[in-house]
Amino acid sequence: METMFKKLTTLIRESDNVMIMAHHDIDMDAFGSSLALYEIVKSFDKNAYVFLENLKDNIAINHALECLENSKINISFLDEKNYIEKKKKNSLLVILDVYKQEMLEFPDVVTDFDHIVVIDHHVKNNKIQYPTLFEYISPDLSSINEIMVNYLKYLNKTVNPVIATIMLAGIEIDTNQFNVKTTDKTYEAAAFLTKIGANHILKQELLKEDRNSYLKRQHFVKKSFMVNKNMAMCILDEEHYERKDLAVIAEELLKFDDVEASFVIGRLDKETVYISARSIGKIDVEQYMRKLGGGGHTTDAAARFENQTIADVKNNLLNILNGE
Ligand SMILES: [Mn+2]
Repeated sequence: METMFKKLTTLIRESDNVMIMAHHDIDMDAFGSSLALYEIVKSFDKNAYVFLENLKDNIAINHALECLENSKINISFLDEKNYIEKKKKNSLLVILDVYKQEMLEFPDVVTDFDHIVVIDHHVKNNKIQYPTLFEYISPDLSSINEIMVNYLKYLNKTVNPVIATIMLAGIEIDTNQFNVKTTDKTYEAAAFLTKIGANHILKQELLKEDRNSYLKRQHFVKKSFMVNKNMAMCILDEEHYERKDLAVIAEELLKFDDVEASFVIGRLDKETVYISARSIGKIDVEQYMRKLGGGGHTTDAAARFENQTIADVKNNLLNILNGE
């Protein structure tokens, strides 16, 4: 990691300014790490910017933005149009918590940059479709915030307590409350953030969800059933869901007795059915998803199906889980 930090520091220092972009439907890990890098770039007396789309339904991030505002922390945000005014020939674009172009906050913007760095912790199945100066993709790491904490330590810098709180919330979300991909280094990162002032009450507030989405999730959790004594499966209705809705249910199922792996099947749109699979680490869910044409990580994998019914996908999955 230190070699990467060294390279990144040199690049930041050589650039006219730094623009930071994460994924569409930004979450606490992507947002917290963007803010951390923003502060780091600023501390080098360079201008920094964070790409952010219009966040209508993202309650958590809106709450985080309010906290930043109340603490008088001014972040310069950009969208896919106004970045042109700030973009210089030698601007560096740092992409965090994502590498796939179609999942970026503003996918078309990348083609405009000659200097791009990618820092991600998602499993890389495909080649990156745009040219990069370098990429650092480490699927075993809990979160981008863990990387940013190490970068802060490497530089001997800190961030504002509100940003530290958002970063801590990001680690908590990405590790499913310190359960998945959590190592001693993850706890050390959390300890560092606490030491520099992360507020645990504010963190809990940031992680609150609205009552309706909770109740809806409980409804599906109730309808879940066990497969092979140690796996839980949950089949959603025909409504359209986001991938993260499925992931959250899969993570919730892991909290129950005897559940070592969980599979949630739901519809993303008219054509697409999706499986989100999670494991506490004993069962390799990636191998199951790979058999269905998907992929991922031992503890975190998925597969998508075009033009199949939920019932077909369920049967195929059951056959594979039963070793047929
Ligand atoms: Mn992440």
